[in-house]
Amino acid sequence: MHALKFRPNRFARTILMMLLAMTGAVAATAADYRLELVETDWELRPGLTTRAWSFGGTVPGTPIIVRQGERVRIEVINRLPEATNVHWHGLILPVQQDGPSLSIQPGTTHTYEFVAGKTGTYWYHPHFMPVLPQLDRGLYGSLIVLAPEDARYSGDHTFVLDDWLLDAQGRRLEGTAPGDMERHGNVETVNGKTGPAIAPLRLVKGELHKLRFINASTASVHNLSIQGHRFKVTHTDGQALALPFLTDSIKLAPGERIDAELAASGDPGRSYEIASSRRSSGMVIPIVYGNGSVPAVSSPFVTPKPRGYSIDPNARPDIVLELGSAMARGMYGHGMIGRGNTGNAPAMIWTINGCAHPDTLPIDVPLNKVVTMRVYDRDMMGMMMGHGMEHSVHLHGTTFQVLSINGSAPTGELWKDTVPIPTHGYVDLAFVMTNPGDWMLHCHIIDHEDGGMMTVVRAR
Ligand SMILES: [Cu+2]
Repeated sequence: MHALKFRPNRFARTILMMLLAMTGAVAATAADYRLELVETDWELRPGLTTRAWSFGGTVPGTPIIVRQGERVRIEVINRLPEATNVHWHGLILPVQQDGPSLSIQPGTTHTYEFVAGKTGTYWYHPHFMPVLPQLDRGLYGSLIVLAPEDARYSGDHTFVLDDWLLDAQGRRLEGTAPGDMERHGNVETVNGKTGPAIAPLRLVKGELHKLRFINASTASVHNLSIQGHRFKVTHTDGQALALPFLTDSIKLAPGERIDAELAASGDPGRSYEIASSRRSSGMVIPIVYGNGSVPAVSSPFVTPKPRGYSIDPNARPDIVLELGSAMARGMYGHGMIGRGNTGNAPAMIWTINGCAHPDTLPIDVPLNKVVTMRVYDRDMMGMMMGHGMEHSVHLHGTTFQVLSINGSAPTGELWKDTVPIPTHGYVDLAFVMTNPGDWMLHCHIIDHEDGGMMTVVRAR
C-alpha cells in the first residue's frame, strides 16, 4: 500500500528524512504513525510524578516528523474515558482532516490521512470541547514538516513548552488560582520535564543549531532569554521571515511557534542557559559546551520569495471582530453562556462581537479570494479587573499575513496562524481560504475558547 512502510524510532526516522532531503530524492514516501491516547503516570522530575493524558505514553506525545509532499497516515486510538479528536495546528488540510468536527469515542480508532504541505514547525492537540481538560493534561505533540535545508544544521531541536497546576504530590489542581481568570501552572516544563530533569542542549563551538519552540500552554505566555548568545529568529508559526532578526529573548503566546538559529559562539568549558522569565517554576534549558571546535557552520536559511498581498492600507477591512468578555450572570442574561465554564471557574464568558460560542455569528468568506480582517481587543471587563491579557487568535485552514499591529506594518513580510492581539489594540490580517469548509477561529487561551471566544469562518 505504501512505498515505504516504516515504523521507526524518532532518530532513525530523522536520519532517513535527512538523507532523503540531502539527496533530493523524489520518492513517493508515506509516513505511518500510530497515536494511542492513554492515561500515563508521567515523571516531571525525580520526585514529582503526575497523572497525565498522552499521545503514545510520553509528554509531549510521539513526535511526527515528515517531509513536504509526503503522504501521512495517522491512526488515532482513543483509550481515554471520554471522546476526543486531534487538530493538526497550522497545517492546511481538507476540512475533514482538520479535527474539530470529529468525535472519536472511547475505545475507537480514527485514521487521519493527508499530504504534508508547507514545511515548518507545527503541533497537534485535541480540539474536542471543552478543550482545556484534555490539552492541559498533556495531550499535545510536535509535528515537523522538514525543509531540505534543515539537514544542514548541526542539530535540530524541538522544545515544547507547557505549565502544570499541581500540588506537592503532583496531583492536578482543578480550577484557577483566586483572582485568575485563566488556568496558570506552578510547574513549567520543557518537553515534559521541569528543572534539573530538562535535557541540556549540547553544543560545540562553531556549530549552528536549529531550535524550534512550541507553546502548548493553555494560557501562559512564555518569555525565554538566552545568556551569552543570541537567537536568530527565522520562522514564526512555521513560516520563514522575510527578514530574520537577532534577539536575546523571545516571547510565545499560547499556540505560537518560533524557529531560531543558535550559533555556538560561547566559550567551551562554560555553561549557559535559556530560561523563562518565571525561572523559579522550572523552565530552564542548560547549554553545555563540549570540548574543541568545528569550522563555523554558515546559515542554510533560504529567504522566502515575496508573497504578500497587495492591499490598500486605507481600505476598510472586509471583516471586523471585537474580542470581549462579560460576567456570565447579571450583565449578560441572554443565556449565551459558553459551554466550557465549569462550576469552580470564574463566571466569565468570552465573546466575539458580543456573542459567545456556540451563539457567535459565522463569518462567510469566498474561496480563493483575499480577505482582510481587523481584530480588536475590546475586553473592557478585563481592563476593569486589571486583567489586560493578550488574546491569542488562531485561524484554522490557512496562514495569514499580518498586515499591521496597532496600525504599524511589521518590518518585512510576517505570516502566522496564531497572533496575540495587543491589549486594547488591534491587528490587521489578510488571508485566502483555498479549501471549502467551516474553519474555526478562536482564542488559543483555552479558558477563553471553551468560555465562548470562538466562531467559524465558512469558506464556500
Ligand atoms: Cu483570549
